[in-house]
Amino acid sequence: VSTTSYSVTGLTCGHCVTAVTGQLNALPEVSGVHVDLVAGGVSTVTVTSAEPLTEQAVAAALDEAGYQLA
Ligand SMILES: [Cu+2]
Repeated sequence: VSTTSYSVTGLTCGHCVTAVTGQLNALPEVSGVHVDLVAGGVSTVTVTSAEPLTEQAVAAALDEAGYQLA
């Protein structure tokens, strides 16, 4: 199991948290997602996964939801 934190921009509210959480949880390796929301700033997204994720996979999932790695 691997846990990694990412800095993510563009989140402003609970809906953003739900969108990011949903997209990341859709990745088959992911077993848990925790978002520390900093509305309008740099939020911290902590992802627990069975295998380490590539930054590309994380960036792609965030992009699907409309957010970006800081
Ligand atoms: Cu929002």
